[in-house]
Amino acid sequence: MVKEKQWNVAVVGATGAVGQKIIQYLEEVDFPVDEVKVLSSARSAGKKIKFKDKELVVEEASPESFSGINIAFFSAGGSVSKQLVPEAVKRGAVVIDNTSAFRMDETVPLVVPEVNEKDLENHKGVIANPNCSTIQMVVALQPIKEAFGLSRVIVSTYQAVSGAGLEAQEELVQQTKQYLNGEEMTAAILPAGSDKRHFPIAFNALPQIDVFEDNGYTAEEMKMINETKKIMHISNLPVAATCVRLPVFTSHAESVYIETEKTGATVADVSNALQNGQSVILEDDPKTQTYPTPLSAANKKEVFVGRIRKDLDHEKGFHLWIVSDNLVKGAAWNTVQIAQSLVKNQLLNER
Ligand code: NAP
Ligand code: 12T
Repeated sequence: MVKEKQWNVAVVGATGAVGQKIIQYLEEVDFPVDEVKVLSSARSAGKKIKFKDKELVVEEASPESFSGINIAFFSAGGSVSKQLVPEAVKRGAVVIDNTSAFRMDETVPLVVPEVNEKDLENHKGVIANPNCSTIQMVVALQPIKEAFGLSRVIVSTYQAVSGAGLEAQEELVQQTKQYLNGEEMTAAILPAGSDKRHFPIAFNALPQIDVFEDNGYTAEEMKMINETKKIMHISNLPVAATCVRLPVFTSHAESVYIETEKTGATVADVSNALQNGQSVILEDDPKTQTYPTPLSAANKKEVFVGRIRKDLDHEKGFHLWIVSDNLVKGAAWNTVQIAQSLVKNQLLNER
């Protein structure tokens, strides 16, 4: 038997919330790796990370880190990607980038394998992993689009703090303790680390994720709007988004209103399409109070859908509740799926 080819892999941001999960899934799916390089900033250099029966030593990421690397996963923020992704590509690596740095670049495929796996064929060295809130929404919308067409999407999100990194999770723990001890809550990260003002997330809801743009929408809302059109290949699809952070650790939930193109679809038709959708699990039965929640979806790879209702006024309108683990399908698992697809379809550079 011919031995399966092994690939050299680098994980940039390996000590972070997303990077740790990427390493976990590479191990879990027995990804055909030869060398694994774990990279971070100078702060974490020297730390050790377990991978299978090995202990990997974290190194500071630099352009030279990518010599001999076949696949580089980036999740260390947009500025690190802007600086180091071109260096990795120059050295022959194919990059799967988890930041927003290249997502809307026309030469960069933005991929959710269940929706647009074929776009990978056109890659020029960089593939972008979409925003977490967008990924789970398009996985659920794709089977509805295929069956009935889509003519409008309006989404409100209920997002977990883990999307904003390990420090944001620690902030929620700290503020919860402060509140329960009757102390004043201190806020330094949320709603957006780079913005001027910070507010407590514990026992609160913040209608700001990422920074504001000039049109009054936040960057997170604009990511959902623009990325949905690109991934689904419907450039004129009307999409509106309101993104809200909740004091939840894991999984984003979304209340989504859609209008179908075709008339006549029933709730049973939409449920049936979702039931047959790739990576979708239907959890919808009001009689038994069955619906997905952030806790029930945590650590799972699928997208969960419930509360499917027909709009009472609009003939083609439906309401859905979509929940998924934001660090799993929303980030790490989707990137590992992309890597598996690159291997399967021979889209990596041989050396
Ligand atoms: P995190 O927990 O804060 O981890 C950040 C990681 O980046 C750490 O490993 C950190 O290393 C590393 N890092 C920071 N500055 C660096 C530098 N100058 N050079 C090299 N490495 C550096 O954040 P996270 O939640 O894992 O998210 C990381 C990024 O992934 C985000 O900024 C975002 O762009 C992206 N992301 C995408 C999605 C999505 O929707 N698909 C979801 C979440 C995050 P140290 O340990 O040395 O600090
Ligand atoms: N600011 O990948 O704060 O563009 O939850 C994902 C999540 C950016 C991204 C968050 C963010 C991204 C967040």
